[in-house]
Amino acid sequence: MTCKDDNRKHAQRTKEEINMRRQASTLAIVVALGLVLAGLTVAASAQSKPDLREVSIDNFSFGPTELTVMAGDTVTWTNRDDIPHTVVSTDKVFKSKVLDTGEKFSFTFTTPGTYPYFCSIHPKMTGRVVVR
Ligand SMILES: [Cu+2]
Repeated sequence: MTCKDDNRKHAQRTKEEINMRRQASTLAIVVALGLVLAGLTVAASAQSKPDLREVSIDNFSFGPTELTVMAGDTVTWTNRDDIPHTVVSTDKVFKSKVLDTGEKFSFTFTTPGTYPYFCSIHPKMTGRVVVR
């Protein structure tokens, strides 16, 4: 074995090492991207819980009757009944127009407290939002 051969072998090995390192760093990038994507997916699914802030109006009642949300949350009422209803705050904090079937009303609660409300057309229909 000559010195020349040794050098060539050495050069080859170094090339392989570089290639392996490149593959390893590519793999690291792929793994990192995967983690970022997984993190984004988790964050997105944590944010998308609109069902918790929705009140359904059906069969002359608000459901759920009491809804607890965090300050800053927006509550959306949807009239799923086949007759019109309204959503009116007892303390005049919010007031919807008359909601026909399928219509929605939204209100953003910024201050913690208890917010009772009723339907002005059918005052026996009541509910409340608790803001924490
Ligand atoms: Cu009503």
